Amino acid sequence: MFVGYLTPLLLSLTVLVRGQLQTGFISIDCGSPVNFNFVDVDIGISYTPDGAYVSTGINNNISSEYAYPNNPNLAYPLSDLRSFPDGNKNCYTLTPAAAKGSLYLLRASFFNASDVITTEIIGASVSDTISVCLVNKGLGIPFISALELRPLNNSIYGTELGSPVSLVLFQRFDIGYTNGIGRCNDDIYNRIWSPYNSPSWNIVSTSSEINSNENGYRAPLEVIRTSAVPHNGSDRLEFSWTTDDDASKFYVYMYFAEVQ
Ligand SMILES: *[C@@H]1O[C@H](CO)[C@@H](O)[C@H](O)[C@H]1NC(C)=O
Ligand SMILES: *[C@@H]1O[C@H](CO)[C@@H](O)[C@H](O)[C@H]1NC(C)=O
Ligand SMILES: *[C@@H]1O[C@H](CO)[C@@H](O)[C@H](O)[C@H]1NC(C)=O
Ligand SMILES: CC(=O)N[C@H]1CO[C@H](CO)[C@@H](O)[C@@H]1O
Repeated sequence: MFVGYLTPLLLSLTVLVRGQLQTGFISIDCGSPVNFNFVDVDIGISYTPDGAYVSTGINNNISSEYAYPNNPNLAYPLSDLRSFPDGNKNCYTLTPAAAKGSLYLLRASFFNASDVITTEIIGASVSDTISVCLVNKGLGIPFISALELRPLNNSIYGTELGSPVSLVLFQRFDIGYTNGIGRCNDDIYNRIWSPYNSPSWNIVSTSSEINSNENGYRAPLEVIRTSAVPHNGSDRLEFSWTTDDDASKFYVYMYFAEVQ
């Protein structure tokens, strides 16, 4: 009797979360064949080819040595890319619904034999279309592996400079989590949270529910369930970083939950 009730309930919850996650998402697998749609089952996000967003450039596959199955952990959209041997500037044009004035997270990924380079920016759109351009700076042929757009709640990531202002991601850490690749299937914005811990901290965590829906930041449960405290309760928790550009300004957004 109970099983009969529970199974349909759990299934419908999964579908609901995935539907929510994808609203307004644009997920582009750059360089993939026409009509090829790929669903990342781990996070329930489907990727489309890039032909509808860009009219220049050529498709390439990465060499099999670095691709699946030789590289089983490679995120699928990174197995191909679009390169731009011609022109100094080549652009993708995205037209999300109601773009003007809306806040977005834009993430571009570049897979090069040794590393995946991911860059991310948060900003409000000033028009109905969003252009993402690759500019040839004389360092080789520009290419791109994946491009993702995620609508954000307009109430978040505000700065004293007002809006529209753009924030480039420096780091996003999941404190107290030490495994994994930083993708949470319960993050409604599909942010990537890099695992982070310090040798002078102890990890504390909970398996209880934590309500993180009280503001627009919507930190995923998986991330706020783990946290860190100093070995010695009288010590501080300290972060430091360096920058190449003395003119940079940093904004730090911290998330706290009482897990014990
Ligand atoms: C890349 O590989 C896919 C699948 O193996 C194939 O369909 C596609 O034509 C290849 N693309 C190029 C540019 O070679
Ligand atoms: C955006 O966040 C605010 C709280 O900061 C919340 O009241 C509102 O419902 C959120 N909007 C959406 C579309 O989630
Ligand atoms: C914790 O730090 C305080 C202040 O630095 C120190 O007095 C105390 O001895 C430390 N406790 C332990 C257990 O190390
Ligand atoms: C083979 C190749 O092009 N490797 C480069 C991939 O990117 C890293 C970091 O950007 C470079 O250091 C490698 O030379």
